[in-house]
Amino acid sequence: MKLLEKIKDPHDLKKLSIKEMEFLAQEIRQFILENVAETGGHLASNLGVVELTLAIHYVFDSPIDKIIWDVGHQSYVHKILTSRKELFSTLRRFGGLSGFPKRSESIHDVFETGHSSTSLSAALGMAKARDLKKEKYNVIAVIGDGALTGGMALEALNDAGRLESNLIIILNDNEMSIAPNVGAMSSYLSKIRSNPRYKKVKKIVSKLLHSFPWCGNWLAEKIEKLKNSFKYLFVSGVLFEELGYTYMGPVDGHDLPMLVRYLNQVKQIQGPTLIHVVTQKGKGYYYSETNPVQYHGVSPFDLKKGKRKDLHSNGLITFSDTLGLYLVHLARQFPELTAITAAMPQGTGLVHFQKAYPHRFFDVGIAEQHAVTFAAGMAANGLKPVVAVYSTFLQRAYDQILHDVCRQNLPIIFAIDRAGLVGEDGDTHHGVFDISFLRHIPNLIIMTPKNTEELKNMLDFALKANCPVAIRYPKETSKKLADLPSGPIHNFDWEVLQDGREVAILATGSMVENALDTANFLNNYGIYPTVVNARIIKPLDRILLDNLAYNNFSLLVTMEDNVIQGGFGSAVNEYIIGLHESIKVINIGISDKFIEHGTIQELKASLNLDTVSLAEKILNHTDKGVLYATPEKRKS
Ligand SMILES: Cc1ncc(C[n+]2csc(CCOP(=O)(O)OP(=O)(O)O)c2C)c(N)n1
Repeated sequence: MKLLEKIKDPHDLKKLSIKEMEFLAQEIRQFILENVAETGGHLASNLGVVELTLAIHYVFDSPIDKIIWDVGHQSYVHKILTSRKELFSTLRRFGGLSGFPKRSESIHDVFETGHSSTSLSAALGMAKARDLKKEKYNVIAVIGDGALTGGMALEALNDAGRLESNLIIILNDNEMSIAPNVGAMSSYLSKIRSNPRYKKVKKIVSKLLHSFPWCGNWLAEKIEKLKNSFKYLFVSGVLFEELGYTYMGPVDGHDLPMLVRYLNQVKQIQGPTLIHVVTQKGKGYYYSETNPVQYHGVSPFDLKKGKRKDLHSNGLITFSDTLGLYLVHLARQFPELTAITAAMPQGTGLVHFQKAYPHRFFDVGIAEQHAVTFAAGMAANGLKPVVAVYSTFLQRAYDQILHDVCRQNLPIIFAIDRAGLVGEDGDTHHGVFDISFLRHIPNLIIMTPKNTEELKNMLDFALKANCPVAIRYPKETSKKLADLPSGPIHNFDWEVLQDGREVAILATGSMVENALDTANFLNNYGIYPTVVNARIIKPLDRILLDNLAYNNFSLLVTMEDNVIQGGFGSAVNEYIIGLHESIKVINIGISDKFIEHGTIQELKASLNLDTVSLAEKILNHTDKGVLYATPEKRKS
């Protein structure tokens, strides 16, 4: 019987010897590889923390001890050990296991994550609550070196060092964010890792611990004491020590006996402790070890050949690649153009720009707020920065956009990637709020292209504009929209794609495809809607809206892949109400709830954003009375 089959929850782990756990680690790696090859998911980060997660669950007592996973993309081993192994074939699938910690899934998931650098604040909050309630248990935050570049993590590090609560921070240092890690903190960690004194001491200690297992804790304690007295000579982790932490490490994160000893030792220490664990991202699989960037997050792939089965790819160039490549082209004409990413050079397509213009490219780490104000500084000093960021992560930088950029009317381009539903990453990652949190900020122009050609036209426009411009676009390109012609942007005008009468569908970005399909469907019912590509969300094309009113349109339907509250539809309502009272407006978009994970098609269907449901909704608002496009669907 395989060891893994015996592990139903973390208590079973405690019955194993360390040697058995080492075998178990290999079984878990194989299990993750086989499953993620089928479902897709975050591979390299999970392969890197197998021994670390085993050691944590071996030493600590979850869920009494609270374990918080920063970002949470590396929580698969934790999920396997906490009764969710059988669900792994459903990972990231609609209705299945989430790719991130979820309180609704398990009592062992004590805090939900998805966005980076939150674990230390949450852990400190939990530790303080524990102290106030006079309870006793450990609170452990596991944070990567990438996540440690985030402002929130640094704020919490600052706070926790002062508060003297018992708090255990496990720094999982694999030298990688998604791309190689950046910044002074990363260089500092690298200095600790490569310090010859550390290596020498590590060798001696490891030898001693292995030869006298009975004296492990005693010895570790002595080492700590010694280190405290001679910390400057010992060098490792002085920065953390100065901030108020007991620093331990660096520890080899794949050496289970060592990890277990260190963690047992950490349990005894009073006050905040930081244990520095060095791991290899992608450990145990040739392709992810040699290319951890590609294997950070994968779609289903061929395990033997390491080849991706790119189910999402439709052979078209993505918006992200278009951005990166077109900026390379524009950079020749505009020497003031610079490009900034917050740790996502590949995902945003800026990697093309990085290669062509390394000195005009800036990866600031997982630091979206800093990225925006850094861009503001550049713009105030005569440059034209493009900040490329995923919609969901831009949520972090609301005040920087408002206070530092728009208030000063600085000419920055926000290239907002992954707008709309993103699919399998789920509720922490859908980019469905940006129109709502940007639309009310003065001076900001907001655009959304229907295809990659239009994105280029918008970038042309934005580079010449003397104000901030946000351009939002989805992860996927639509084959149907790809071939539609796209003219230059003048006067903020919308584009009429299809002329009709009485009903007009005003759609933004990815929803233009839904609008065209719905209009087509409605033709069967004698309704011939006008279809408009509402490519500028702010300012609205008021001339076109007025024209619809003067031409006796009675129903306007807005369609967006943003929440309805405060979105594009709301903007249309605000304009129409009181001005054109004969027109009825219905708003279609994302409903007022957090949307789970699944394919974009599944999610759209679940939100009644599929063609039939959309047509049905419109039919019900026509003066032809209540018509049901699909009686069967209505009954169900
Ligand atoms: C605020 C925010 N920005 C960007 C991301 C995208 N992201 C997910 S994982 C990751 C890298 C994390 O690196 P690290 O913490 O070192 O973990 P590793 O994957 O190396 O184990 C990034 C940038 C995010 N989740 N949250």
